[in-house]
Amino acid sequence: MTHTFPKIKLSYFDFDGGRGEPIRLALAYGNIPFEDHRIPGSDWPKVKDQTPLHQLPVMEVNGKIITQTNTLCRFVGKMAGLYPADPLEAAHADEAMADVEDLLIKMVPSLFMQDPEEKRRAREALAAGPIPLYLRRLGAMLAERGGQYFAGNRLSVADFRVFLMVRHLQSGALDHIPADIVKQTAPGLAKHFERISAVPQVVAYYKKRAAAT
Ligand SMILES: N[C@@H](CCC(=O)N[C@@H](CS)C(=O)NCC(=O)O)C(=O)O
Repeated sequence: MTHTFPKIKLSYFDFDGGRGEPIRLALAYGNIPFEDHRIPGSDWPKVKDQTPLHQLPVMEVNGKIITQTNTLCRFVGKMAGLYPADPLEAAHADEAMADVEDLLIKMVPSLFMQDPEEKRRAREALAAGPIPLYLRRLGAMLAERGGQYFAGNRLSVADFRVFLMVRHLQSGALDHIPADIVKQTAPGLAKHFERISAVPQVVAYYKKRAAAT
């Protein structure tokens, strides 16, 4: 089967994480050609005002701009065969992606705190409140939907968004947030992380990224 895809340019920061990453991963999974425009942090102040909301990711599709991560995840997910056609299953995927976005919004301020004491307090509050709250909800959703995937008992872009959030939480990069918080709070999500890590296209994508960097 041959597909005609639109011309896509995805602009995001120059690291393999954050809001841009599930979109990149879904594009790679679907073998959808795209320009992977990575903006170095040092260039951001110069280009920020040229983006519609002064934020990334931004996608140019046939020369016209679309913003908002979950919108872009759905758009790419539909092209990549990673988004359910069934309305209820689509709501399941959407709910998981919205939860990840909500939790990210709560976590972001602590990523930029300079004062170590302020950062410690913020991180401890996150580890005691919002992080377990959202992890438990995501874990319960996963269990209710069959335990393997977030929507329709098959891989979707929602699995990529949760996988990348869990990867961040487990990375040890977040001081004062125990790296085993996922395992302790929602073991099903930790297993889901392993499942998605082993998807052949995901393995191939990160092998390619490792070779490129
Ligand atoms: N609602 C937007 C949020 C986008 C957003 O906050 N992007 C961050 C990076 S992940 C950003 O551009 N930060 C740089 C800045 O605000 O200057 C979305 O879902 O895409």
